[in-house]
Amino acid sequence: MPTNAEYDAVIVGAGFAGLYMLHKLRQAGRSAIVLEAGSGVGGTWFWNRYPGCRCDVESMQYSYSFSDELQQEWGWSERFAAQPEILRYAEHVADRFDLRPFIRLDTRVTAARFDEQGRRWTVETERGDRFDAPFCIMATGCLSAGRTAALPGLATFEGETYHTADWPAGGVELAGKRIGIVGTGSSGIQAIPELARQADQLFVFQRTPNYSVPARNAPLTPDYETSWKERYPELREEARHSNSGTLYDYGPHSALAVSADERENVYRARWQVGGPNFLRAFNDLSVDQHANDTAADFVRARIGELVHDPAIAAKLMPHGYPIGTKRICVDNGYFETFNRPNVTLIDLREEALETVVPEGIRTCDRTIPLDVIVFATGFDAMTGALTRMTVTGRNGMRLADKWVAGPRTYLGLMTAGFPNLFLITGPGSPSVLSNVLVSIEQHVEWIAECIEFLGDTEIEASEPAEAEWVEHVNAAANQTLYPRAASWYMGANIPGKPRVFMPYISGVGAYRKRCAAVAASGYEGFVLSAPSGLSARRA
Ligand code: NA7
Repeated sequence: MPTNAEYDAVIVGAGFAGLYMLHKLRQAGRSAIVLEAGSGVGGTWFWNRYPGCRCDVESMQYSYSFSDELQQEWGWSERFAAQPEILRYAEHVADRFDLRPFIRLDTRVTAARFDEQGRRWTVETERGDRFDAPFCIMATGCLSAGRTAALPGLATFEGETYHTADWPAGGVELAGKRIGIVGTGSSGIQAIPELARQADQLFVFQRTPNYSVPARNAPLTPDYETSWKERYPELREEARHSNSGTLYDYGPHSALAVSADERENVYRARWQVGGPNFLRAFNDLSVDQHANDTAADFVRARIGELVHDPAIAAKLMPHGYPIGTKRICVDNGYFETFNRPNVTLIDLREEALETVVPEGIRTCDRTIPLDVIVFATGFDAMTGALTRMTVTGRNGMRLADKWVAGPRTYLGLMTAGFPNLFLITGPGSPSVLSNVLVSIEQHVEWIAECIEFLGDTEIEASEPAEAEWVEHVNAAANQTLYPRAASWYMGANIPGKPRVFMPYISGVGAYRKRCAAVAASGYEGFVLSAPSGLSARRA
């Protein structure tokens, strides 16, 4: 594959976004190349191979809808698919649509620079190869730049260390080992029951307890699968216009409009069914603190029942932030794991972590000997994958500098000063607050249509439209309880990262409408400029 060939687009990332973008452009007769850091396709599902990794959107909904043949022929085995099955699906898609010849694996992109004269993007890789094209499309994912907590003394540790988002493909031999895991977000909560089964001793280092609901995962029954496949066209369409891109059972009432008994029954029924549908029990859980308290109290009461030792249960109960304002966790026996004799919870708020030492972790009370430390410490979400590369737009402007006070985009699709650079599920779009497959398809289709419209014309977000959009994204978030939590949605998990609510919260349906209207208007809010010699259009 030549590195200096002419392409219409360079796509960074071969996860679900990059795969579909490539397919869509190829269908339109365009040439494109995908550059992927991993040695395989699948993005987040390639890297996150930790034991217990599983999707929290139901399998029948967490899949592409663009090909009816694909959605009819693919069969999922479980209600919530595990990572290996989702990875097999991504690989199947790459094969089925003959995408592999256009994907360069083991190719980490380090920089992308816009050449104003040539009106092209040059994308540079770790090995110094360069690819250039008029369009650069970042399909780099929202949760792909992992972060390992900078614990003091970590370099002295003599055992093994792993991050959940960079788990060795061949697995890790954990049997009989003393394992410490740092982090109790979605990844930690999924990994902990599995690690506990394999380890001799498991020590869970918890800084902030999380709300988690049971998945009640189960094999998919043929009847259930058929019920979806028969109605896929209409159900997918409904999802595209829904709030989160996933079809949930939305309770029509306020949590405060029903009696305490009725509310309890509603919560119990949903808890029994399992999955994030729990949070859709009432229509005001994300906007009204008192309503939210009722759901949070319910979950705390369940933790009290599931965990036998009341002192441990108390440590596991989240307080101080509304349920759902950090991403809700969905587990398979998480709280019950703390009843096992080989599992110890270390509450870092009471027993501070002092330092890592060669033989383990030292807290203010004791030294805990460990063979393995697992970091389930999350990601530099939404912006990290983009700002870790050197992305340079007009006048030498660096994306990381432009976004120093928080990401600024128009519609989450483009950022002013970076012509012809598209972001798939970028900050300012519903992205992580949605079924990301639905958001990916919408962005890919919008971008492909835009590229067809443009011809040789260049497109760039206008400053005023971007400013207005950023304000709108913030205003929408401020009408909810979300900003009350120190979450990765807010950038709060990264020291020094500005506290800005990054995703767009008003729902994929409303957002899709807005994007479609912008395209229909001839790309209102974007500046379109024809090649030199022709007059520019300002939309
Ligand atoms: P999260 O949700 O960001 O969770 C990270 C966890 O790591 C969280 O419990 C953090 O505690 C903890 N953490 C981070 N740094 C430290 C230090 N220094 N010491 C102790 N504990 C620490 O990441 P996940 O990978 O679980 O999930 C991310 C998303 O991926 C998830 O929401 C799904 O959408 C998929 P904290 O809460 O900051 O006190």
